[in-house]
Amino acid sequence: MHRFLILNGPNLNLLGTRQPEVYGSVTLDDIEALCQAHGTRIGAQVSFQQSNHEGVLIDAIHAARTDFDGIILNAGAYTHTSVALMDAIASIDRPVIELHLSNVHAREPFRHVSYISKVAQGVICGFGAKGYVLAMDALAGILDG
Ligand code: CA2
Repeated sequence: MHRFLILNGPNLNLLGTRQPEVYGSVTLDDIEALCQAHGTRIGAQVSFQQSNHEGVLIDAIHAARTDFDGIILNAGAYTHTSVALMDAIASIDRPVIELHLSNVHAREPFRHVSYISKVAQGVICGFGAKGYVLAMDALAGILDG
């Protein structure tokens, strides 16, 4: 059974409370339920985590060296700023799928830049909560070769 870390960055704990026109009306708990259900369907064990702190996200990425087979990462705004997260991903030998609920390329220019994309296997954005399911299928495909 594949072990997936689904890691969510800053402010994503607020999903469902504001900006539904951008991020949809689902909460992060709803998304976790979606991912756990899909994990059961495809035979993946899912650890779903969120932190507002860059260092905590980096520690979680490091833990994937021993505890997980791959990562789905919605790094939130750290996507556009964090060399430290990029270096953490580059330091582990595990596939990472970059994920965004919104289509970042249709938004402000600063969201078109991603440090995560430089070290991710691929990027899924613009599909809302469904993107997490798409990313799980993509990660399973990578791990199954
Ligand atoms: O589209 C995505 O998933 C993002 O990673 C979300 C980040 C944003 O900075 C990225 O550019 C794209 C922001 C998450 C904040 O989510 C909120 C949800 C509800 C209310 C306030 C913020």
